Amino acid sequence: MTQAFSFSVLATDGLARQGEIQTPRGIIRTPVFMPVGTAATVKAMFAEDVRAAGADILLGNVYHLMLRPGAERIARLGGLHEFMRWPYPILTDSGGFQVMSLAKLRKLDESGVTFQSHIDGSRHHLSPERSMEIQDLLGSDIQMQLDECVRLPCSESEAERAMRLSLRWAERSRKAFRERPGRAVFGIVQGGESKRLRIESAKALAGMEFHGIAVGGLAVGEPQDVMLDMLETTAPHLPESKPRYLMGVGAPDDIVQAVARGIDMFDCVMPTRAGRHGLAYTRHGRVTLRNARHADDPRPLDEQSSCPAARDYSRAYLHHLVKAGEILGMMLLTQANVAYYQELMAGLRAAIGAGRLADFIAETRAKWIEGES
Ligand code: PRF
Repeated sequence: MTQAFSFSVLATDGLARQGEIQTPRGIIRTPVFMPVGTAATVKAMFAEDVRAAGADILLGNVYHLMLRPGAERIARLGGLHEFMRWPYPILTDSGGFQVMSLAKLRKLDESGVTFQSHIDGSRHHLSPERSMEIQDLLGSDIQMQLDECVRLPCSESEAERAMRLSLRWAERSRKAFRERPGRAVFGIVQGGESKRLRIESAKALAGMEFHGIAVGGLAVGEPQDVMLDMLETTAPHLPESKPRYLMGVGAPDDIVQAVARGIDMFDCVMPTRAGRHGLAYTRHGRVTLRNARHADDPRPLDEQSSCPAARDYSRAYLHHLVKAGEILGMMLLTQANVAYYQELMAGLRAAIGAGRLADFIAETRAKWIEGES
């Protein structure tokens, strides 16, 4: 029999949870960080190296894949897992957020969103039903409802309009979701900076039959304390028995703070994008490899890392590769950053299990607040 989609909380420390999501493609250890594989690739990394770095699940994007190479083509080629040679779980984002940040001439109405491709200007329509169909064609293990995310700051009436539209789209998405063994669909909380709207959104989604619930519309221009305040307001209204996913977050400090407030899942382009721009994330903090002070430094990024890129190459060599614009520089730094994020999550899971999350957070934050190492 196929493994059903299920979530178990194995330990708690305050509001933080350590657990496991079971899927037919493997176990996802939570709290989890999902590297972003937008265009059917975690940029500059082999899928097997993403796995070796400790990732249990990747994120893919409806918006990019529907435009290029097309969902029907990926389905004919055996689905996204087969296409990109990643046999483990994949979560796909529904497309609305990327349309709003990338596409040209966007028009949103009750039916969905019409837009022009940022690649070739072709016109497309994405409805809640079509987004779910595309995610099914891709073979996604965790599918997301279509939602509307507003940038902050925005007026309460604008946040309310987008939140109510997102709830109507949540119902349509849930209905359009094609039930298959072990596959899941998540709803997305919206509501801007309004506690009233966030609570209403969370309660309404908790009453629909989603397998997990995401918090969207955060990390979109607001200060960190506003984001954390919104999480504190929202989390108590989310079902304890379902995974909670904070979309598009974030920096290491945002992640540890959100875990302490009961969030189980994260994704962000930060480690991969930073790696392509000469920035390393390490246990000692952030390292700007372009900086001349690394030119003669024989030390690796982290002598204790289990990642070869972080452990076996000198800062001097990485500095040279970045300065020379060599592709290998991007590859090594991406690998080191993805591995650091996975080590951070493993550290969080162990700390929750041992009831020492507060100490772990204090130690981690000190590195990030000290600045450059
Ligand atoms: N909605 C969706 N994807 C997202 C977001 C959202 O609000 C965010 C906001 N941080 C990132 N990715 N569908």
